Amino acid sequence: MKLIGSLTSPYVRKVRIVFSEKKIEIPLVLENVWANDTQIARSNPLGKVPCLILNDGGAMFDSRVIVEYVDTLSPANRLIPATGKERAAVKTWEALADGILDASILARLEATWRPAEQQSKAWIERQMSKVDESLQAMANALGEQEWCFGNHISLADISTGCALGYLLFRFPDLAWQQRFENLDRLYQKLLQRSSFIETEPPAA
Ligand code: GSF
Repeated sequence: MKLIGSLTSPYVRKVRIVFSEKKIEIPLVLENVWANDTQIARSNPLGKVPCLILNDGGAMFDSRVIVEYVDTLSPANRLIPATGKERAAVKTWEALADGILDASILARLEATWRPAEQQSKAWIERQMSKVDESLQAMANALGEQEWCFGNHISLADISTGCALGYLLFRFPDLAWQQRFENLDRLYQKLLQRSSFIETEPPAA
């Protein structure tokens, strides 16, 4: 297997962290999906990373599908509960964290991809208010718990950590660390893990 991705994509980071936590080595093939000559559509018609290339040549996307698959590859360090409400709860954390990414990336693309005269301030504000609401919801749900769900690290914490890290990387002015002390406590704990250290995005 190999993973097509970039060093700055938070969705790719989530997948790499899951591989690392499962103790499975995965080669990363770098692809710039924004370059004019990107080859990504040969593997993923949606033109997005991450994309996992399987040993039989098949392609798997998106990040939520990949992490679910990777968690089944070894019984060690289960990151998603097997069934029921517990499974749905962890996947809802992931949806919330990915939703923060989706909204903040839409806001960033509006500001960086579109010509200035076509940019909508209202659209950016709409997306960033989703980010704000979701951070508050995460802080409320985490409360004084050590982990987002249950009594050990799960995909909920990994997804949350990737979203928080992305906001620090691309939106440092949001200053979520000052506003949500409990999220910062979780984030600092995640940053001690080699899976997070090894996938830190490069300085912008
Ligand atoms: C999102 C992947 C994505 O938007 C997932 O895998 O979870 N729901 C998907 N990837 C971005 C890179 S990034 O912003 O992290 C991407 O490949 N965008 C290229 C494009 O043309 O939208």
